Amino acid sequence: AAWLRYAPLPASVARQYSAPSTVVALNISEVDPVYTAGQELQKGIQGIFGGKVTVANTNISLSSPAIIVSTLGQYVKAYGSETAGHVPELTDDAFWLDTTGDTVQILGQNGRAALYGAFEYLSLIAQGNFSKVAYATAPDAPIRWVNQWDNMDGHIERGYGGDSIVFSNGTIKNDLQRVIDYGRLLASIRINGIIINNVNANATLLNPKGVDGIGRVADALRPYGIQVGISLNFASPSANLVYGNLTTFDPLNQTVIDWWTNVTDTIYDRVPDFAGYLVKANSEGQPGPLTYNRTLAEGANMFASALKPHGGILMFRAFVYDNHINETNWKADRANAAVDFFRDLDGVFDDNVVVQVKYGPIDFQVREPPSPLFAHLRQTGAAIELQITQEYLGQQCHLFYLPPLWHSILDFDLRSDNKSTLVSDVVSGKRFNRTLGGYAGVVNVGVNDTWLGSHLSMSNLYAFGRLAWDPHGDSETILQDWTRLTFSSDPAVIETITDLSLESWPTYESYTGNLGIQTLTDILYTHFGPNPASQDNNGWGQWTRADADSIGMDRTVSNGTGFSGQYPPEVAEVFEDISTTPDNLLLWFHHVNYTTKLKSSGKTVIQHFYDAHYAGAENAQTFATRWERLKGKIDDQRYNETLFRLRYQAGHSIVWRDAINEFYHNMSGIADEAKRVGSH
Ligand code: GCW
Repeated sequence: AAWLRYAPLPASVARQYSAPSTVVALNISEVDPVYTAGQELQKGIQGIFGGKVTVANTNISLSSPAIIVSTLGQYVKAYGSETAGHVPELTDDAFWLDTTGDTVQILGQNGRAALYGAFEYLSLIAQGNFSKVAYATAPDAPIRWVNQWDNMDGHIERGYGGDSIVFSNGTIKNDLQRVIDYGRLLASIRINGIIINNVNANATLLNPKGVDGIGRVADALRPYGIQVGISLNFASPSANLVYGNLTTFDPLNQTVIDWWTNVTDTIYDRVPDFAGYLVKANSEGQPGPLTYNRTLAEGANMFASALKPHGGILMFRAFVYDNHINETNWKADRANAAVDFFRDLDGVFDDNVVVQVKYGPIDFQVREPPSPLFAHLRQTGAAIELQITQEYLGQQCHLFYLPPLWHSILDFDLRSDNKSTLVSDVVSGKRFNRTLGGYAGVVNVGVNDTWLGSHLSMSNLYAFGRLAWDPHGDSETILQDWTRLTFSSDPAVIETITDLSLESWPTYESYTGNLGIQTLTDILYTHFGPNPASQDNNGWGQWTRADADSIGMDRTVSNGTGFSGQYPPEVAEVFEDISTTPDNLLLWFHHVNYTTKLKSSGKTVIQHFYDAHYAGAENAQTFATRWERLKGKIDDQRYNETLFRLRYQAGHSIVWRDAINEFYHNMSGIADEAKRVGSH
């Protein structure tokens, strides 16, 4: 149930509110999310206050206290337009919530918006917040999707909460109850789309059995207002599928175009509200249009035209790079790839194409500057790809509350044309007047009871939905709402979870890779645990260029890879110059001696490494003991399971500390002033 527990409020709090015992849900069918909203309100109020709640699905007279949930259109039909005179204009997916009168009014611009409003009301009362409110709220961006990297055999790539809830044995499961439960969670955070399979996609999902399975998933999620989409393998036409086997997948070949049109029409026959496709092409060995010397845009547009008549969207990933680059070339830089590949394509994508961009230029690292591609998609819809699953960030075995990291990207001002250009305003479409854009969160929930593998990591999923709706949302406020809903309003619980969560990013960064050197985790296999040596001497391009004297990537225009020049001039200037580059990105942009002094502290780079790793690990040691304060304040199971994880983290942070410090001590031969490193 995660944050949707509807746990009873303490009697002293519950007493302060008399919740209506009648719900009127003006749904048009049982798959209408308004129907779901009625059921949810009933369950929620009964759970929170006890007592019995009835749901009526037709308009009754509104003389007695009730909760009415409806689309604005159905409401006006039932009660007349004069009863809605006070409701402001509602844009797509927006809702109106009014608790000031005897009747609580929840009116959505559409069905899913009414459901969002019902969840909002339930969230308020479940937290014991009975203030009288009347407001409309609208999403910042139209695309608020989650991605699952589920393989058809049931395994999830970079999933840490067990196997897939959607797939097993090469096909879609018969029992989709967990999918329904997931849909409920997602609807409550206003997610409106899901890509159900891995971007490293298996073409057999397009077989008739697969298409019917997609249809069943879509049927399961429709009552939650969530549209289903899939990832595609670009070479599907030449795979061994029943739709005829072509010998080519050239996007300009007419038989290929017809093939995709046919597949797309077949899917829409079964799923009329199908969301669209997500495509990873020419990336990490995946096939793509470059095989045929076609541009990435020609590849994307082929799908976009097949989707267009049905209203579908093509999400095209910007994660295109060569993973066989040569480190002996000082100017080679994987970070340059996205802009190099996409800059000249701006303006040639069809209008239902959205380019999906990872937040940073490399790959979900503990600290990255924002992808400069956000400044170059001026005539193309853009979505930011965030990761809820903690691939490089401790894989749910280390506490990492992500919203502050996300804010460091979303709030970044790229200064295009010397004007305010927040990343959040690019993806919302506001900055460059795009109609499509938004958020894609790689979640990777699995069959584990905790969904993600650990209880506390669910704050990240909750916050992802909140920030996709309102990217200005405050990390701490969101966390505390989540904590009250998930655990309790006990001040010790709120305080402890807040403190640990807000310390989690700086702590993890300190004992893994700091000063912008990237996470320093193993990048060749597991992406877990320390392995600074794995960064260099391979084609992946997540290099540190560490040698006996110096470290860091010179990404300047003057002497390095030129990456800093991919930003608009005002930003490029800051990163080009070592004296204005913030310390936390120093080694991202510059190659320096270990003895170079930091601006903030005056310490040398190497001494900062040593000290930060000790300080980070030391703080991680405190997490478990601080958590122990909550014994008896939350249920034993969640208390113990979380304690287990925090104790693991305490130990693993020491492994991290020593592995990194010894590695750079060996490499540099520079002694630790505090004589800790090298003394083992
Ligand atoms: O970082 C890499 C991951 C891959 C992933 C890829 C991507 C799904 O290690 O597992 O593949 O990113 O985002 O496409």
